Amino acid sequence: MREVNFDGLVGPTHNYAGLAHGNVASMRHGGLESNPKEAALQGLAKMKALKDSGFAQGVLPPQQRPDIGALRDLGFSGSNAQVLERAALDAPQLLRAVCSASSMWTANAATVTPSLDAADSRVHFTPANLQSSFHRFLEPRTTARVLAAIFRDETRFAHHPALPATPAFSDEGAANHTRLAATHGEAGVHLFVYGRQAFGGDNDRKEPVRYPARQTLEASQAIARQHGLNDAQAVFAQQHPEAIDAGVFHNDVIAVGNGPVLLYHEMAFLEEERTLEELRSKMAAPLIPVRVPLEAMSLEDAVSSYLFNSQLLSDSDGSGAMTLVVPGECQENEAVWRTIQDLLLGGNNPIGEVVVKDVKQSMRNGGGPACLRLRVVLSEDERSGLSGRVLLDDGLYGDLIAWVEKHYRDRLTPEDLADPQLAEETLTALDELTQILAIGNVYPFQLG
Ligand code: SUG
Repeated sequence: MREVNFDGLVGPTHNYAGLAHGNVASMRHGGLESNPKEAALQGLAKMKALKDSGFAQGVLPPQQRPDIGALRDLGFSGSNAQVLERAALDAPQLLRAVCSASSMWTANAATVTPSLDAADSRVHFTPANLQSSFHRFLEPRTTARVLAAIFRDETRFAHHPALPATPAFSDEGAANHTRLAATHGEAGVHLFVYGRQAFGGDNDRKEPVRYPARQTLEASQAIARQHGLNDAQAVFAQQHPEAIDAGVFHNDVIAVGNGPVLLYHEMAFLEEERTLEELRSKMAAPLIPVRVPLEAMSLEDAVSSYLFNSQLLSDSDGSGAMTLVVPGECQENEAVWRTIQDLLLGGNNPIGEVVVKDVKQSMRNGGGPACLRLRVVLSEDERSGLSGRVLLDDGLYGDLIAWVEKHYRDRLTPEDLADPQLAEETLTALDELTQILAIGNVYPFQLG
């Protein structure tokens, strides 16, 4: 069994629209000029570096944007150019939303359970409904088609419908799900972290007051049910409301797990001790908690540096040692960098190496290294049963670089989003991409 990290390719309309309330980077950078080409190349450079270090790397395509169909559903009509022009005049916020390249953050694409933990020995997928925001609510339909195209073989892969897109079942996917196990090849315990409870419960429940909680307990429970996980395999923990109010809009902004290691900030969970105890009682292997106390790092530093949005990866040599892939912003913050040196590298834990990666274009929208990838633990047989050409090797990497160089702009302002030429360019690029990836027709414009 190996973990394959499927990174989302950044789409050609990558822009800063300030769309995500409660995501401080997105709120801060709305309106800035973006560089889609640089964004895509930064993502590919991260993928290539990890592949070259022996980690299994996959790639997922971006979505069709601008989503002109969504604008038509909202009453805009005429030719594509007229729809874009009208939206730019009457509802610029809607135009920005339908242009978002947010599908790059594939940690929100779906929740995945490896075959090892599933009763029917298949890999299970549930696309996240992403109903908390309009621009991300547009993703799941295409996400489901993409996942079904790649994980096509029904004897190995099972696909569930996204949960009902309503606040009670608000689901943001793997960003709030962590599988803990001795190794990727042993049975795991699934930690589901939620921000609020929709039904029942007591009146003095603690919930965030400033920013929205994007994941409900009911959504997490439904996914565990869909995937056939029983009580002994799942732990549900509430995220600390104060963390959400400080800008921690997903658990993966404050905690990351891999194998038996759970790296987390003191303020990650409302009931820290209970959560650790339940994990310990359910896991077959000893849990290795790596706790970063508040006195070492403020919530503000955790959010601005995205230390906990690092990728924690098991080295391919089978030694149990791990590599932490951190965003460049961690190096720029003294308290964070010191914590990395003293507490993480200097501590008694399997983290043996820290690799710094520049994903600034994505970071300005609140997406770090871990947001950019969907983890799928697969056996050799399951890897060989994938459809399409989605596992990164030097050939695919070269093709994707050439594709980005050919089709992407290096400058995009909010005004450019109404340019009908941008929409045309994007369709041409995506059509070519589905051929490079050999995944067939997955986009609305290809399906007619
Ligand atoms: O959903 N940002 C994304 C970032 C998602 C990060 N993912 C994880 N933590 N797993 C979001 O808030 C901002 C888009 C804009 O403002 O243009 C945005 O959607």
